[in-house]
Amino acid sequence: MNDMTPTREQRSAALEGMGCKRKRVEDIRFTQGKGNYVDDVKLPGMLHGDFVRSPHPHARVKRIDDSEALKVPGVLAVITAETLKTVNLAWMPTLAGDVQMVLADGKVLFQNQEVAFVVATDRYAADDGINKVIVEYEPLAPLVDPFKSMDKDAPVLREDLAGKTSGAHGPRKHHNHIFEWTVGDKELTDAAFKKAEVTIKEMISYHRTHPSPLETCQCVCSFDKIKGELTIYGTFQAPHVIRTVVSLIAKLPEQKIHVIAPDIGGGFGNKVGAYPGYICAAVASIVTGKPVKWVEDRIENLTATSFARDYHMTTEIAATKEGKVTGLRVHVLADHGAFDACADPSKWPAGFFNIVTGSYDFPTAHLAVDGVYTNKAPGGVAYRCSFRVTEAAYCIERAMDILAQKLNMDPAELRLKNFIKPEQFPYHSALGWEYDSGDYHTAMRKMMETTGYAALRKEQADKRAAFARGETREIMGLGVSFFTEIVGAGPSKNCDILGIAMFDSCEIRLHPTGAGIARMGTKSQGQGHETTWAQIIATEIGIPADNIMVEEGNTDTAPYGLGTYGSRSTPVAGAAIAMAARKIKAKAQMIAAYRLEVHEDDLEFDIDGFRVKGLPEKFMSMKDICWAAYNSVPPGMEPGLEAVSYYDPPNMTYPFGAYLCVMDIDVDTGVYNVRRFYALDDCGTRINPMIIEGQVHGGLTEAFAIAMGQEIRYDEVGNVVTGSFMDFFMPTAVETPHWETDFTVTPSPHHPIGAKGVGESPNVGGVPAFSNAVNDAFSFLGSTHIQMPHDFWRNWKAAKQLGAVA
Ligand code: PCD
Repeated sequence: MNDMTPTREQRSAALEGMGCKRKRVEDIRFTQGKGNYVDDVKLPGMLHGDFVRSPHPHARVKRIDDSEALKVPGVLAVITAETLKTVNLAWMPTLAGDVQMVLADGKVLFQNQEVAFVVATDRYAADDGINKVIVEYEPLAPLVDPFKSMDKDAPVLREDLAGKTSGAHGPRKHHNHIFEWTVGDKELTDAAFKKAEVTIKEMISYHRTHPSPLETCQCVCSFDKIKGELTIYGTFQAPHVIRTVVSLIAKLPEQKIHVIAPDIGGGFGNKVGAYPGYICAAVASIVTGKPVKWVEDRIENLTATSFARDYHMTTEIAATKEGKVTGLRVHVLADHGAFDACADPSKWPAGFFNIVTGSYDFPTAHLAVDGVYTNKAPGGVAYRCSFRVTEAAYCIERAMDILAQKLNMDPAELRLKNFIKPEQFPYHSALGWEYDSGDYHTAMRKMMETTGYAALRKEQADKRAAFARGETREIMGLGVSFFTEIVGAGPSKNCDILGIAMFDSCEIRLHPTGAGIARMGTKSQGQGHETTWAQIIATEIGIPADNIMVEEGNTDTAPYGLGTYGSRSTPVAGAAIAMAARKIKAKAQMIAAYRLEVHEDDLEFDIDGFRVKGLPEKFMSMKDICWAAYNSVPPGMEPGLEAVSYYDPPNMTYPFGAYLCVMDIDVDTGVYNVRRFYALDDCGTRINPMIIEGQVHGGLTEAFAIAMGQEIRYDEVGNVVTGSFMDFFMPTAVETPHWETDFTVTPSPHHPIGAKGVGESPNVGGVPAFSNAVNDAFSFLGSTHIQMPHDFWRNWKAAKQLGAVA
């Protein structure tokens, strides 16, 4: 040892392992415009497909005439449901156990539904062709309001389901009913309400919105007739599942399908499901023998692929006078649009909405969800939330505020009083979950101290008094939100997609020079997996993160995994990565023992290699072990250093957080100003604090968008009126508030590195924080609940209705 010998700190820092704010390696290409997205894929002879879409929300399709379209120079084919029927693909199964038209078959059920697919030599010719396809419609009465969907005289939307009294999730009560899902103890809950000293009841709506990633959904399908192989480049959050689904529905052998998800420009749940565009491009490629590209435009993305939310939640809480909650009762009317194409694990028709008891110790609860059809686009995706968790968090967090208002208690105090206590973990919730770990009181108190919560309440009281005296026209709201997420779907005992258990995977292969490649079943869409996954491996096996190349998204090379959504990558694939690394480490230890001529048990792992216990100078670095793995392994051992792990998590992980939004609203204009936003997140062990911060910033920005304006709205005859970024609120840096982030660390007890997911948390916690701030601002004028989104106009309207504006 001499002055040049690196210290333990230096050796550890050189790895850039877990806990390091390692710079995102993918940004080298992204910031230089060198990403490779689906639209960058250009294959020789590639054709372009585009859709004829329905202007009507509900109509019979009487006739499709493509003769003029086929005369347009460059147009090669027009595919309709009739064409698809010849290959049995006019309809496709949905993830939720329903079926969905690929192209209009006799009827259209929502505006902009796909009617015909025009294939041409370029996009312009395809568009010209679309304008020449003549479709004769017979308009039918549209059904827009979900509350009217089960009226006696409601129009029959799904004629294909005529006479079917039950669906994938049990009995149907009406021709527009999809399922009823109930959880919890009804009798006990009803009894709690009978005995209750205080109750609240409110219909809380979470409006329809859309994930709207900057890159829309797209694919290039290329069928090789000679080899009988189909290659699909696509914006897929779950490439392996797409391969299996294509194999099953197109009856192609799975090994002859190559699915490649290149760089993805944001997913947010929009890119989990399968869309008509994928099927049509594949069929078009098989028919023409040429590669076919399909790229959605913005209007198509917003109006036809995968909406989110649209939950109408009648919420009741029973409590004592002192504010101890004794029961929760929720009924959800879920508007699923024309087909039930929700992207949830198969057994969960309302996703994980039964996390609706939130962070509170409810002795009993009961939940019923009714799913209904309307003339709207299908979808129901988890837009930055783990399958309906954001709806659940919004529901309970709004309801707790309403209860606090009724009890005349501070909303933060009411929460502290009802939190699940640290010693109650693992905690069994009344609606069936087992929360792995949590320390809610510490997080909440840290939030209150850091923000100066008590002083802010005092300021609010002063402002209200000044408002009453006519000295100001500004009102102030404090939006408290405390959420518990449930991420990491999931344990095979209760989570599957079309029968495939929701495990995830990692394969690590180390090369002789102490470098390697790692592949996972997940797929980054911007989250930074290439950076963070290497960090886990670096800490686990002592090879610098820079020496590990991470590759995802190619089904030919990556081990089978269920993909990236529901913040499942860290809880599931993250665990698989650690487990695969540990297998490598175990073999490395045997090699080191052989080379150092000691027994394996005499070795201890020390940052970047193995050391003989008690003989610190006898050390073999992981780099040297890699070399040895390829030339001098112990007799009888196979050479090489690689491992695969398929990880089936024993439980979900339950990240949580305490948020506060401080907002001022001018009653005369409805204009709000988010003065301060504080977000404390606890995601257990933190892999990359910088990436976590970025995730929180992004998620909060989306929460801000949703709560304050973003909405897919239909008029009363079924037209989408927010179908472009002119009307659909997409905040830029100009509108976006400043974010203050903070954290506590409560590791997951069952995850190999103690990590929980974080990507979705800020959306789940953020939406109620904004909405509670608006509602808190108006509450002293006598309102209990104002529906989202809280744009300027609605704020002004609320002020007017409450008598604050003449
Ligand atoms: N992390 C760390 N640590 C911890 C956790 C986590 O570091 N503890 C990090 C990781 O590694 C990554 C991230 O962070 O990188 C995230 O993670 P997570 O939470 O696990 O998640 P993931 O699975 O990976 O992802 C997913 C998510 C989601 S779900 C969403 S929506 C969104 C988020 O993610 N998306 C996106 N974020 C994001 N970002 C971006 N950039 N982009 C995008 O797209 Mo869904 O369900 O799908 O709706």
